Amino acid sequence: MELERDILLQIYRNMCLTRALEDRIRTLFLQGRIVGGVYTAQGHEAMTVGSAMTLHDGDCIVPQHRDLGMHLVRGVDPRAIMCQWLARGNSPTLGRDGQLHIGDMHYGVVPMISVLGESLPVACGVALTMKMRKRSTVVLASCGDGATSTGSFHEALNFASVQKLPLILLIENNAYAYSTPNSKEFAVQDLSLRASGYAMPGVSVDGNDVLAVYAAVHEAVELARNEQGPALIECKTFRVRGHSEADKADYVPPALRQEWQAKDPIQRFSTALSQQNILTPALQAEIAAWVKATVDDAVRYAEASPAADGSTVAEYAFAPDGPLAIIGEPGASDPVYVNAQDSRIGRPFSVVSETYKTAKTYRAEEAGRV
Ligand SMILES: Cc1ncc(C[n+]2csc(CCOP(=O)(O)OP(=O)(O)O)c2C)c(N)n1
Ligand SMILES: [Mg+2]
Repeated sequence: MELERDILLQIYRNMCLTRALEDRIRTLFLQGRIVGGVYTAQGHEAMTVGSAMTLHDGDCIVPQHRDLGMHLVRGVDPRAIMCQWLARGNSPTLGRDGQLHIGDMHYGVVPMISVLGESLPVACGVALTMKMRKRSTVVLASCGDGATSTGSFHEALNFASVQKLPLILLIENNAYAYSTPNSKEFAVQDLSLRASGYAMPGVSVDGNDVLAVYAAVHEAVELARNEQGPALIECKTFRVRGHSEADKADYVPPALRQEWQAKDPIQRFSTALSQQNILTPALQAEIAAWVKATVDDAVRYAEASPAADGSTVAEYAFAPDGPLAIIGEPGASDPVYVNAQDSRIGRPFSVVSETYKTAKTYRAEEAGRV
């Protein structure tokens, strides 16, 4: 499929930004400035960016722990991401968590559930709401190869197919679930075969080829948008780093890791774009400078932000007083899915607003900042 130059470069920029933010997060972790686990996704950028780039206004993602690229494409601010990792008091979780356990419905990002597989029934719920409201919008949910062995994965596929939900489920098969290799996880050759048991289309693609990911997800998204129901897409890739930065992953054969490192998705894409003269050396340098400036700005902003206030730790452990959930408020111009207004922070926890910011809008704003 032919993509416009502008889209190709947006994809490239987002892949580079994802990699660079994670590299910086890793450095901060090694310097002892990030506490807790650091889960990165070097090599996943084609899947996370390529898939999310197919979405439109009003669509939602239901990402997992290695999906930073999806958050960035949807328009989540790198500053917020960095505040989260550095546990600042103004982070999306107000310093209570330091990972990608975040969501922001203004950008159509449903907060992830850390228990593997459990986000998928939630993704079905969001897709069902869209269908009932005749929105022509879709949900892109992701999970790892490990999560496909959970009951919730199968229940979600079954429910989505029976209800013909506008749901695209992306399996990020990176060959390992922590230290367990695919061969000890399941007996099928391709995880996309799971789709046939639920009578939905399933396809496996090269997860390191961003254009292959984009094309497969785009096709599924357009079918789902046109009431053709869900699809399952397996992206085959490799986790080139450990499960977390605390994991040396010495259970991975070095030759296998090297083989996959040579298929680096960003390198592959930049070579292809250069060959087509879309990415010139000057443009590449400009993008690298923008990426560095964006990451530097995010770190500076986070470091200048207040630390989490320990005295407030018990807040939000219990529901606040007052109305908790207003579902589909009658007369509202746009349905509010959850509106838990908390007077202490003076804003709702999570509101589905009428207009999600799109990557396009966000990047246009960003451009003004560069
Ligand atoms: C039900 C459940 N079991 C175990 C864990 C701990 N855990 C978090 S991520 C992970 C590995 C998941 O593997 P996979 O789904 O392949 O995703 P990957 O980390 O490879 O991207 C494990 C075991 C969990 N969060 N939930
Ligand atoms: Mg995995």
